[in-house]
Amino acid sequence: MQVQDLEKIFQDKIDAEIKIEPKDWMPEAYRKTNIRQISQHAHSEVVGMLPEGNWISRAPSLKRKAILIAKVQDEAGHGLYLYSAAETLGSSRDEMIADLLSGKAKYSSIFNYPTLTWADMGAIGWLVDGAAILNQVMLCRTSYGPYARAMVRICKEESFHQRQGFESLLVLSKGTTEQKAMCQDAINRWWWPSLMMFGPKDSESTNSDQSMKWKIKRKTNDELRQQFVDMAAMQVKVLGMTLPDPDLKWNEERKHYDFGEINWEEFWNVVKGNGPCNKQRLAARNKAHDDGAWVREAAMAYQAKKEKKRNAA
Ligand code: BYC
Repeated sequence: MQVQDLEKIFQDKIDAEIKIEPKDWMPEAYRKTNIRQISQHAHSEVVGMLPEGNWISRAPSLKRKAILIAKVQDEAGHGLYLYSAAETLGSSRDEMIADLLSGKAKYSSIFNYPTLTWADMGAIGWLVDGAAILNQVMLCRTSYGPYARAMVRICKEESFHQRQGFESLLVLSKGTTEQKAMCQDAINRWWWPSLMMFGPKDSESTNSDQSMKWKIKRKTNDELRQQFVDMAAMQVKVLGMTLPDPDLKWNEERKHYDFGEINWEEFWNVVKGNGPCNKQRLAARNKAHDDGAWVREAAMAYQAKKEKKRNAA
C-alpha cells in the first residue's frame, strides 16, 4: 500500500474517534510527537515529586504528612504509567531517562520554582494540580490508546490531589493572621507560574496545530488557560484570598475573566534551564539515579539467577 493510502486510513480512524494502538501504522511524526509529549509528561511527574518531597519531614501533623506522602507516591506511579505508554512507541525507558538526566529533555516549567513555606503544599495542590487536571481531562480522550488509558487513572488521583490542596489552604485561610498571610503569599508566588504550565500562547505554539489535527491535543493552550483562570477566579473567593493580577476582571461580553499578560521572558528562561531551581532539580534526579544503581543491579542479578534456574530445570 502507498504511504498516502496509509496516511488516509490513519487520519480516517482519528476522525472517526478510533484509538491508534501500538501496532497500528502511524506517521513517523505522530510517533515522535507522542514520544516527546508523553516522556516530557512522565519527567514532569517524576521531577514534580521533588518540591513536595521537600516538605514531607516538616508537615505540621501526622494527617498532613500521610496525605503528602500518598500524593508524592502517586506522582511516581504516574511517571511509571507514562514511561510505559511511551515505551509502546519504541522508545526505551533508559533512553528517556538519560535524556532527562542530561538536561536534553524538557519537563514542566512549574517544578523549577522553590517551595518556601508549608502553604506552598496547598497552593501546589490547588493551582498546579488544578491546572494539570484541566489539561489531563482532555488527554483522557487523546488519540493514542495507551496514553488515553493511562490518563484515566491519573485523573482520578489528580482530583484527590487538587481537593486536598484546596482544603489545606481553606484551613490556613481561617487560621491566625500569620497563617492567612502565608496562604496569600503562596497563592501570589504560584499563580503566574501555574498559568505558564499551559505553554506558550497559541500564536507561538509550534506543535499545537498538528497535535490538534491528530487529536493528541483536544483544546489549545489558550483555551485551557482561560478555563483555568475562570475556575480559579471563582474558587479564590471561597478562600477569601485574592489572585495577584490587577487586570483580572469578569468580561460580561466574553463570559470569561480577562487577565493580565504573562511574563513570557520568565517562561522561556525557565524552559531553557535558567529558572530558580533547574540546576538543583537535575542534580537531585542525577543523585537519586546514581544512588539507586545498586537496586537496578540487584534486580538484574536476581532476574539472571531466576533465568539460569529455569533453563537448568
Ligand atoms: N514547561 O508547541 P507547544 C503534574 C514547550 S505534571 C516546559 O505549545 P505542546 C504534576 C513544549 O514542550 C503536568 N516546556 O507544545 C506532577 C515545546 O517544546 P518542544 C505536566 C513547555 O507540546 C507532580 C515548546 O514549549 N503535564 O501534573 O503542543 C505534582 C512549544 O510549546 C511548557 C503535561 O506534561 C511548560 N509549561 O504543548 C503536581 C501534560 N509548555 O517539546 C502535578 C502533557 C510548553 O517542541 N503535555 N513547553 O521542544 C501537554 O499537554 C503539552 O505538551 C503542553 C505543551 C500543553 C504542556
